[in-house]
Amino acid sequence: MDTLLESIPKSMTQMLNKAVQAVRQSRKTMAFSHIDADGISALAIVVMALNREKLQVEWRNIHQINSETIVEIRDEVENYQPDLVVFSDFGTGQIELVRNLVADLDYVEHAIVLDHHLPQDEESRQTQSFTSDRLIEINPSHHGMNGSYDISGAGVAFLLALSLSTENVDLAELAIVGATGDLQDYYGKGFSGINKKILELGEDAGYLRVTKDLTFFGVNTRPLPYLLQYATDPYLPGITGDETACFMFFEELGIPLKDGNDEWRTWVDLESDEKQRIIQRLIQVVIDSYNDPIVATGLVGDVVILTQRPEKTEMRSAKEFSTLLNACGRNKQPEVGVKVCLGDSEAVANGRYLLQQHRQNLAQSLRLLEDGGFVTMPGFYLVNDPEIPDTIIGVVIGMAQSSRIIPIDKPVIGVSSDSSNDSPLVKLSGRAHRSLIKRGLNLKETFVSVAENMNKKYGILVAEAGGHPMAAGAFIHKDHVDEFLKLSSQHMAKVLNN
Ligand SMILES: [Mn+2]
Repeated sequence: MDTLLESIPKSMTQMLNKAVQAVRQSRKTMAFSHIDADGISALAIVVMALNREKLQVEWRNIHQINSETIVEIRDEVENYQPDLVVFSDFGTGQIELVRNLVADLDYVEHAIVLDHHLPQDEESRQTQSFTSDRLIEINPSHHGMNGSYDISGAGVAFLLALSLSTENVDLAELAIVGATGDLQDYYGKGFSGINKKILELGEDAGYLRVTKDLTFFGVNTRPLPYLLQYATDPYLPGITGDETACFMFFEELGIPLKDGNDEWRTWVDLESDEKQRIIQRLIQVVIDSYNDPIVATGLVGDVVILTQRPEKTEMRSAKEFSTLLNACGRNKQPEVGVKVCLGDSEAVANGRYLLQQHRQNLAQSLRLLEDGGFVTMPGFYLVNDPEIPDTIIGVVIGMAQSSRIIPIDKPVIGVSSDSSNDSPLVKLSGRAHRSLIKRGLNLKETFVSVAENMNKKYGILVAEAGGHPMAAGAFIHKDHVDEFLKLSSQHMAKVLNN
């Protein structure tokens, strides 16, 4: 425990101490957080840590902070009149909005931002975190750490929780669930930086365990055939989505699907020699279909088990837990995910249902892409399919690249022209393989600079962008999507020379 807090840069510890003071002075708190698995986990950590300080917390999930939603946030704050407002997993990119519209309210004595996203511009990235008596911003990128791999939003929230009390060590579970949701474990290749220290702390305290195992979703919960039928990471050509082929797969290997009591067997029920045979066969399937052995290395990796959670449930594995939380957020019910984290059993049943919907949507969307649902443009591949809901477009394009349905030599951009909602804004998501970042590509910078140029040109806000170098996104007014794509295409084709 001590080694974790000791390993944090001193400048960051000072900020954490200020935040601890602000919490101790508070009597009425409000918390806002992002809607993805990391944001949901971060919020649950904040709420639990503050409740344990005997503080009442009113909380909300918000899809992002922008010039529109900050007004809603301000209204909520005006209604509740807290003396402390906490933002987690967002806030840094909109620190001016947070300061001017929330932190300056009379009755708000402190606002705390717990974020890990990169600051908007180069200039503020150089400087220390923004801080005043009222606004305390804690972000690893201000302290020489990398917010993409070293620590997530939930991790930063956990550092505050641990600074408040060492009894909050159990929240290491949620810190790792959040980091897993943000793919900070390199797709099962293991955690590094502060994440690794949080993991070790959780292991020492008896809450977490790491094993080498099949990285597929559902090892704890899915009957064997359905483990493969909904496999999307990687997608298994000829198997994913084909129930008969999934049954055949096990039949050919002579592995029984049910146990002596006629119950479905799951992956965790298998003998180790059975696991070995399945893994070998899967490796063969992947190598035969992808012509790229790298994909096969992703089949087995570090799997994080939450040892205190009931067996054969989604909460037993960091990956399944985080996917369940993401499913809640993507179905516009992030509050269900927060309640799952807070231990509400009714919410668990709701969350499971949302997860099931989510998995079916993903498998179906990937099948569309396998059938050629993307186009090659200068600088990137484009997925623009109204049948793919905008809530999952980012995950779908990420999976399509990790399973090589879409090649990785250029980034992939997904746009959902789903016109079922009446918002004037269209959501755009981008994903880029690590090798492209090494060649100088930065999706976030590209999108932000294109958006800024367009906003300048039109003199009004037509696009807002944010994210990370490898995974970024933008909201664009629907009349300007083509222009945004054209400018991004030119920019990225120049960087990548293709
Ligand atoms: Mn995050």
